[in-house]
Amino acid sequence: MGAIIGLASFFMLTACDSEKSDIAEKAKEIATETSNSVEQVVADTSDKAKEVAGAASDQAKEIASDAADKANEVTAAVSDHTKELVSDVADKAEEVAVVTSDSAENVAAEVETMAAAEDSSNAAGQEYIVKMLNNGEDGMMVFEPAFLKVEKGATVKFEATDAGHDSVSAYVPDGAEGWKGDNSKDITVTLDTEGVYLYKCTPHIMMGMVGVIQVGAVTDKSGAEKASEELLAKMAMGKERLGKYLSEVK
Ligand SMILES: [Cu+2]
Repeated sequence: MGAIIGLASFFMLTACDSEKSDIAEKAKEIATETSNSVEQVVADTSDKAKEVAGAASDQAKEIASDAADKANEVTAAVSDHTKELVSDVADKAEEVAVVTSDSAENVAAEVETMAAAEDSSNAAGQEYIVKMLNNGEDGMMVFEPAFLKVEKGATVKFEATDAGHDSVSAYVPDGAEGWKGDNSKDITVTLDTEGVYLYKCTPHIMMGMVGVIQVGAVTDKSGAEKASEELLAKMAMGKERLGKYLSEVK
């Protein structure tokens, strides 16, 4: 605008007086028009600029909003994932706790079972087997083993390995019960009283088919020794067996 006013001043200075006024008017007119036009352009430009700025601002707001949404979304996703992880870890921990608890219970139950088995084995005692044989280490018609040392409460099974024999008690400690097995049949006896037991095979006592069982600790075997005399009286052979078996009582 300064250039336009300068141009108008130039015309005013160089023209003659009559023309001077006309030219000056014209110049003023041009200057005013030009000035208006420039103002219009400036105004338009300003509007446009405002519009652009507004649009840019809207765009920026939108971008910011999108970014905020995205950030929220990511935060939520991470949070969900974290929650899931925490939940998984909790589940796993619970599982481990249950397994550990089960395992501990199993061990406890096993220990209890073992303890019970031990108790019952103590109560029932061990089982021993005495075979009834036509021929054995000590000769014909024998119990094997003919001398047996067992703990109190043990059971002894007389097994009819060969037919034609039986097991019948001949002497038992005071307070103990005797037994009488059938011919060619097994018989199992439980020995709950400490002491010395003598037994025989009814059909073969004459041939020295006798046996001795020691239950627990024996301090006095005089009763058994006295009873053995009656048995020896019935024997025609194998008398040395009974003395030998009784000598093993210690
Ligand atoms: Cu016999």
